[in-house]
Amino acid sequence: MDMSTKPAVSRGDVAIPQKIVDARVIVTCPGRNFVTLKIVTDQGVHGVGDATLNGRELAVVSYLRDHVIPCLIGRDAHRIEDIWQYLYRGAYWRGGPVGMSAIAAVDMALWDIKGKVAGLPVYQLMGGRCRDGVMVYGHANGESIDATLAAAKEYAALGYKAIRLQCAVPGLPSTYGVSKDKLFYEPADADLPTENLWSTEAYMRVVPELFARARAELGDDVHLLHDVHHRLTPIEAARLGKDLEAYRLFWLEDAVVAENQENFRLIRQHTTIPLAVGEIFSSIWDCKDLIQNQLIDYIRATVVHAGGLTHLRKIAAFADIHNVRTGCHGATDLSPVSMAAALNFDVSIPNFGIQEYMRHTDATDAVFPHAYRFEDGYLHVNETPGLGVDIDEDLAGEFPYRRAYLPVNRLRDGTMYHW
Ligand code: CS2
Ligand code: MG
Repeated sequence: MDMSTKPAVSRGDVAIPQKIVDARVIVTCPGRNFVTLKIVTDQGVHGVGDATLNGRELAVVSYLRDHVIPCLIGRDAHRIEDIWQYLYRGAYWRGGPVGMSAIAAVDMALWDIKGKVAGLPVYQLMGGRCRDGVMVYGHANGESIDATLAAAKEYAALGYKAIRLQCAVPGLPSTYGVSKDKLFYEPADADLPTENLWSTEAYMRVVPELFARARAELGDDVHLLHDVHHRLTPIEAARLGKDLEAYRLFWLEDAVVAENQENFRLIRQHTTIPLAVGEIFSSIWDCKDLIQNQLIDYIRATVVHAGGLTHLRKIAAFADIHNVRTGCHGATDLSPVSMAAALNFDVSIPNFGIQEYMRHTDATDAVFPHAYRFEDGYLHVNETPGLGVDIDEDLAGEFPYRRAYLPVNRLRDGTMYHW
């Protein structure tokens, strides 16, 4: 891996541009698909950005190749905010996951370049450290409550301070968050969408039992989290929140769909369980009302799907003045490039809450050599200039794209439901 950097360029009071001379999109599938943008400057500095949108990867590839890259060539890579505004305002059709993932990839790559030119890790450019390490949560899941708790104990033994618990729902053939492979969970597993089955009643019976036992067996010190994956109505979510209050969860995630942000007000009126939402948000406009009305406690918007570091930092600053903390999405469909960017963000903001961490496979780690590391429940960035991550293009070329969809969900009577 070439993590080398050019010395900071300075010529008195004249800024030396880093002219963008090349930008290319690399699609690779070392077990799952990733889309990466690589931007190269005339000074020979390159930066990388993640543009992966699970299940819709090639839409972002086209957005970048056909509509963004032609506008980048010749621009000064140092003008990060201006390029962000150019791409966001310039599209006229603002926002949305495809466009914002593409802008995010450009933004990450430009921060990477700026860090390399400055000889500093990106978090230093963002104000420096606010903390020593980034607390992460791991995913424990199982086919039964016993199996889920056994997995949670393994995570605790690995040093995790926070653990998400997902357990199979009795009577359903498969459940979100529960995989056969206990270390690596990958829902985008099929050439066409798999059809899952859902029962809110069965789910609402098993979850309180899972957390009652978890608190009793895992003790009071570990943080416990749970992801509803948008499947309840507001009043059902309120009831679940009340049922779980005694077990003091760190958060209840995606309790309801959030297209209508007012949904959360009803949950809030009934329960003190901390609420998290936002992994599918594309911009501040998806969470402005939630934050300013203090209807949530954690905002999960993440660097790749919410417009990159430039925009995510604005969301975080807005959240900070409303006492809302961050909890960036960190599933395996976000590449190590996103994780490296998220960690630089996480250490540098005052209102960090927690970072999701699902380990990537060895093949993915080999394609994306990176400088961050896990130790005793925390992820650490190091002093590598830029984001501290790269892509091995030769190795990436050995793993061609494979179409893969996320599942869809139906109720027992066949009604299409939220997955
Ligand atoms: C999730 C994801 O990590 C999470 O909290 O909800 O696993 C999500 O299902 C995937 O990122 C979808 O691509
Ligand atoms: Mg989630």
